Amino acid sequence: MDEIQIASILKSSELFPIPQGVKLSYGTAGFRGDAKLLESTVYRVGILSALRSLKLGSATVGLMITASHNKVSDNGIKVSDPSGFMLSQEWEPFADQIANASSPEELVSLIRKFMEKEEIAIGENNKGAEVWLGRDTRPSGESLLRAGEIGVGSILGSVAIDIGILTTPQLHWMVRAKNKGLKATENDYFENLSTSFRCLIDLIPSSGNDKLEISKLLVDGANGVGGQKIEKLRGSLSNLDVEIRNTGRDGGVLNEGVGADFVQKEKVLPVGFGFKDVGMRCASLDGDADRLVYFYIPSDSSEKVELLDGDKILSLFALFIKEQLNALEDDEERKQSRLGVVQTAYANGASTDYLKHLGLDVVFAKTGVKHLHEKAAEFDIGIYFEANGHGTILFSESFLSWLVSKQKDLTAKGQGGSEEHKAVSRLMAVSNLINQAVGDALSGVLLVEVILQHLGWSIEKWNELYKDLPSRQIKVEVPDRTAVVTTSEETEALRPMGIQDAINSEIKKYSRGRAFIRPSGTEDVVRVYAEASTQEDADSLANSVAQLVKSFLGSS
Ligand code: G16
Repeated sequence: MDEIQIASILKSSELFPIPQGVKLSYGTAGFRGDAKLLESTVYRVGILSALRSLKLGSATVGLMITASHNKVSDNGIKVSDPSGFMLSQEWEPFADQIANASSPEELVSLIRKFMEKEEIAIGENNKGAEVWLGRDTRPSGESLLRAGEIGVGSILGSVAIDIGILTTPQLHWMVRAKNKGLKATENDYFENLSTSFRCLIDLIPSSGNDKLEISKLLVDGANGVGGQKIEKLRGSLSNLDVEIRNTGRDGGVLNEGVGADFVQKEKVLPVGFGFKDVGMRCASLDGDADRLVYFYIPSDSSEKVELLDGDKILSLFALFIKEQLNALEDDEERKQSRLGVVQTAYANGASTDYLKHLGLDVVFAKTGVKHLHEKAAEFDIGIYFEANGHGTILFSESFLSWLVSKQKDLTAKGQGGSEEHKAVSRLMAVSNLINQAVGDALSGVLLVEVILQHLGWSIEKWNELYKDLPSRQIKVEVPDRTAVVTTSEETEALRPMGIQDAINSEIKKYSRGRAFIRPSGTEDVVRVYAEASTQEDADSLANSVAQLVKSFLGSS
């Protein structure tokens, strides 16, 4: 690193002193916290993203300013690698180090050492870095985005491009498309969704048409960016009637009493939904539209919410994909294509039983899509979902190439109208529709909707795939959540010493009892999850475990 480069970092970093007394940590999905404390972090992640781009031959990297499901006064930053997926976990320790560097000199020293280790060069022989920056609708987003731009610009020769207000999955999709040499604007994203959706609609069996349910879909936009983007997309979709509520334009506050996180955790209706909506199919997005859950109010109740969470979306997708694979009659090898599903400890036990009953490989990963994505990528088709509604379907490159050649082959043999050809075409359309970079509520909604139409199913019928075991989640505020250390699957607590034995004694008191605790990586809380054979028992188990957390860690 030459003197001019050092001077550039020293000068710009003086604009962004780090907040005193705050330990910043990369967490489950990037840095997150009170927006007022984050300018220096976003500036420094701007530097990191420019270095990441240089490391990967000046490929485009994405930075998303969002705190997703967190309250509106929080903000955060997620990094998209050139592949469109999350930042490589190998770089997370460097992110932690520079975010916490206490002076401009320490920052320069850390960057210099890291560049040497990673053999990153800045200079005339290299093309500069390119970073695309997007943000959600939070009021703090604009100034944080500027801090990120300054961070990128402090690495000489780098270009920072502000691509405006977007959903997180849009940014990841656009970065992925750009680096693949494809068209990568927001309009291209919308066009891709509407074209592949139309293709799947056209492939619905005619025998299914008389069963088609094209009733209106009600969408809760969490008062965030997702509802606004669905509004834009809606015009180009046929066969789907969508009404959007909680767009944020009617004075509602982001994620406050609305959104996927609220509906899934509290199991109550979001603001703006009520008795008038009994029986309607409803979907809820989170603040940056990377999560999706469905719900409805059963006709025998105006208050109860039937939740169809990420597990149920995963089950619907798995069923549909399996049906298509089963239609590949004359190719034993590909019929055996490895279809696998990935869940976390939060997955409802009934969903896991159902998926295993379908004959699928079910594997478990730690919370955080970065962990699930890795495991799903090991299958020909890997479907991952967290119960909170964050997930997608990954198709391996080799499986996609096989689909392309199979489709050509069948067409050449005059079997263009065969069931097998249709199944191949459906799988190809799913791979285009579903966002292969990250979980995406918009593409998820479209896939759910077209599968329901394909099967001729109502939301109630979908809900009957299996019956969830009653469960409860609680957040416990403690003085130091990092005092909780878990096993790699997060099902057992290793610290504080003795807490797991105490949790186990509680679990034993309940039929089908299961419970675990883990520190959140996005909020300053310890999360408690409990499951049991009745709702009363699940609530009671969750409350006793929450009490244990308080007695071992203290309340804040
Ligand atoms: C992020 C991650 C998810 C994770 C969620 C909650 O979601 O992308 O994988 O499940 O945080 O994590 P934790 O329990 O550690 O707080 P989002 O939608 O908030 O970006």
